[in-house]
Amino acid sequence: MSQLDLLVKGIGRLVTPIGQQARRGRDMSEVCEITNAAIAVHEGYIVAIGKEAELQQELEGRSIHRTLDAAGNMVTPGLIDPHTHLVHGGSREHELALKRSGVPYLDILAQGGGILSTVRSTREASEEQLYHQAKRSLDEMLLQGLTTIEAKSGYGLELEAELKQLRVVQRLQESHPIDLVSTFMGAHAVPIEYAGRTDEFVNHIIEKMLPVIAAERLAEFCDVFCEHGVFSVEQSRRILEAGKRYGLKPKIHADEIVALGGAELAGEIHAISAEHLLAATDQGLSAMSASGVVPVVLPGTSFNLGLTKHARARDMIDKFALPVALSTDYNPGSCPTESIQLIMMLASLNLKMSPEEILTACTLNAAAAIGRESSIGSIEIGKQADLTVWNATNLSYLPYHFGINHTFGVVKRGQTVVWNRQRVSREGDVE
Ligand code: IZC
Ligand code: ZN
Repeated sequence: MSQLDLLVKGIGRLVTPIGQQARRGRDMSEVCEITNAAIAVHEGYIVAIGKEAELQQELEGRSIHRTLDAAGNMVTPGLIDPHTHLVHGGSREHELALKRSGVPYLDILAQGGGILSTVRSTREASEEQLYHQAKRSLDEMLLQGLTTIEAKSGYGLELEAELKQLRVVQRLQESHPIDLVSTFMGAHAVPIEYAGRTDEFVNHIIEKMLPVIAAERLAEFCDVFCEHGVFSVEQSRRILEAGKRYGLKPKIHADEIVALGGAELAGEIHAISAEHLLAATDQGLSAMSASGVVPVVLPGTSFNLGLTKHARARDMIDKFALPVALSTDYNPGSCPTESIQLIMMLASLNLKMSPEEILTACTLNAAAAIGRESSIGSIEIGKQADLTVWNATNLSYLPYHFGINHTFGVVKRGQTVVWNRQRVSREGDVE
């Protein structure tokens, strides 16, 4: 009888969305629940799932290398964050008073602060400094129950500094238990050396940056901040179409503050995802629905910017049958938090999403927003064994009891990387 690497048993409740595709609209609330469950893992993949008593019978005679006891707690797929600005220099607490006095986000940027302040700190920072700062955030994310995240460049805005950020993402992918997927976002803002010459900067991105990023295989996606005063719909289309020619799949920060038509563009160019969408029109949302674009909504950002307006997640789900994904948007400006659990609470409070919809949005649909839905995002045979073990017995408890970390353990590709709320370096060792 063949050997098995791991049996996770004692799972009071296993909760997961099902499928190898994003779940759209009302299907988002259909999750599979198994009480008193167990999961068998071999070589990093899930090989059997079921009621513990039945699975034990099924596996009788097979030697099991290691057993993990979830002690009656809930287990879900490892969480996935499909939108972060992980790698950056410095922080922006010096803008807090300005922000709190009511100066809008885009005005701070127009005055040379905001993103441009982080561009200065990122250009000045060494690759080593960026690596260590980003690693600290990733460690925090892992303790929150995240097992895969997307990370964007966009604080270099010149080739060498963009490459420096992307190399940090690559090094973290090689060294950290969290899997990272990489996005080139050279079109995050117009750097001061191109002030008033946005079209020229767009040409520079297309002609000088994209070819190198693609040749060095440092990114899988290309993203643009399509926003009033930043990049227009036409400029965004040019960059994203050029990215596609280099094999980079398009993502777009769309209609966050002003309804420019970014959602319509996402539909037109078949973007894999469109982000924010607070101001997106019905027309934009139906264009996205028709092309299967994943809306990534970021309720931490509207919360932290003190907005009363939020993304229309209920309409996205109920009217447009879209597959909503959630994310932290972790960045030093509009959303300085690594806490996906805070985002889950805000999705409940401000977006009126149900606990089941929130789980789907943080797992399978988040996987679809980064093109990983066939390998992660659900607990199913054949998928990677990425699991989050909760200090909770049911899904509703997570957005209900807010402001603390409910993660008890994390299994990544069949390895225990967090247990008893602490990092585990090698099997059994608490770091
Ligand atoms: O650093 O402000 N919205 N980009 C677009 C951001 C927020 C990140 C930042
Ligand atoms: Zn963003």
